[in-house]
Amino acid sequence: MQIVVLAGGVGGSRFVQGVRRAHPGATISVIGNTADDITMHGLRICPDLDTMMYTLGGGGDDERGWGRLGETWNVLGELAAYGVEPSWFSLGDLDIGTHLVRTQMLEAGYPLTEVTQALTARWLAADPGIRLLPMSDDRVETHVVIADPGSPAGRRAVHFQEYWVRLRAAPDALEVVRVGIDAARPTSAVLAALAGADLVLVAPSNPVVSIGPILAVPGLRDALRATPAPVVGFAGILGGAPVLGMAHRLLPAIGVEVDAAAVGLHYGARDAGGVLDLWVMDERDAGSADAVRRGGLAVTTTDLVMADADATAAFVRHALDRLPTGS
Ligand code: FO1
Ligand code: CA
Repeated sequence: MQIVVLAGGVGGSRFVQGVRRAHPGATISVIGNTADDITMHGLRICPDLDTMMYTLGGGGDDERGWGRLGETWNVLGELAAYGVEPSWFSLGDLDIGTHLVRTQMLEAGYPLTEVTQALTARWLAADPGIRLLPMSDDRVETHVVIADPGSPAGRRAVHFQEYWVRLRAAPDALEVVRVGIDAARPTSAVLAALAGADLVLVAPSNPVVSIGPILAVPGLRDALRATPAPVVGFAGILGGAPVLGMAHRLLPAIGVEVDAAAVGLHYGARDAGGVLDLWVMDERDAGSADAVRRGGLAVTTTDLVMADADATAAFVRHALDRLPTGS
C-alpha cells in the first residue's frame, strides 16, 4: 500500500508515527513543507524536514519539539562571544552537522530532494518504507507582514522564523507572503507519489504555514485533485484552539476562522474544486459537523488528540472506516 502524507514539522511527525502504527507494511511518502526554510550563518536550515527526520529516526528532542536529543550549544556560545547576529535562532552543535552536509550538497548542485534522501539514509535506515520528499526543490519562503509604524509603508515583512521565534507570533499577521512560490514546481518524486498513491492524508499541521505552502506550489494542487486515491484531511484545530503551535495567530491573515469546520471548508471538497474527500474533526467540534456537510464536504468526528502513536493510529483507522463509498 502506498500512503502519501502532506505534513509540516512537529504535528506532522507525530501524525506519521501514528500512520506507521496503523499501517506497518505500507510505504509512506511524506511531502514535507519547505517554506519554513531559512539561511542562517551561511547554513541552509529546513526545520520541518529536520523535525520529521529526527523524530521519525528516534533522534529528536520531543519535549522541545525541534532539534536533536542530547543537544549541546557550544557553537552558539562562540557566535554570541563574537557578537554575531542573528542571536534569536538557536543552532545546536549536533544539528549544525546536518546543516553543513545539506549546505555543501546544495552548493555542489544537488537538488534538495537528493540532499534529503542522503540525510534520511542515516535516520530512516530502520524504516526504509518511509520516504521524506520536500514539496519542491525550488526555494520558497513564508514571510509574514506585520505593522511597523516606524517604516514609510507602516508595515514590513519578516521571515516566518523571525515572526515565530523572535517575535513569538505576538504582532498580528496582516498578510502571509510566499516568496518564490510562483516559480516553484513540485518535484517529479512528489508528482509520482501522488499519481501512484492508494491513500493520501493531510496531516493536522498548520493550514497557513505548513499545508498552505505545499498546496500553493503550482501544479501540486492539481496533482492532488487528480490522484486516484481518497484524500483525507485531519483538523489541527481542536475545540477552537490549535493542538500545537500558533495557527490561531495566522489563520486570520488568510481570512479563515480559527475553527476546525472553517479549515475543512477552506481545503474544500474535491468534487467541488477543493482537495478533500473526507474531513476529520475532533469530537469536541461535532456541533459544527453539519456546517461542513452543508458545505458539501463529508465529515467524521473522533478523538484527535495525538497522545501517542496508538491514539493517532486509532483515529487514522476510524477515518479510513468512514471513507465515503466511491472515493
Ligand atoms: N524554534 C524556536 O522556538 N527557537 C529556536 O531557536 C529554533 C531554532 C531551530 C533550529 C533548527 C530547526 O530545525 C528548528 C528550530 N526551531 C526553533 C523550530 C522552528 O523554528 C519552528 O518550530 C518551525 O519552523 C515551525 O514549525
Ligand atoms: Ca513548520
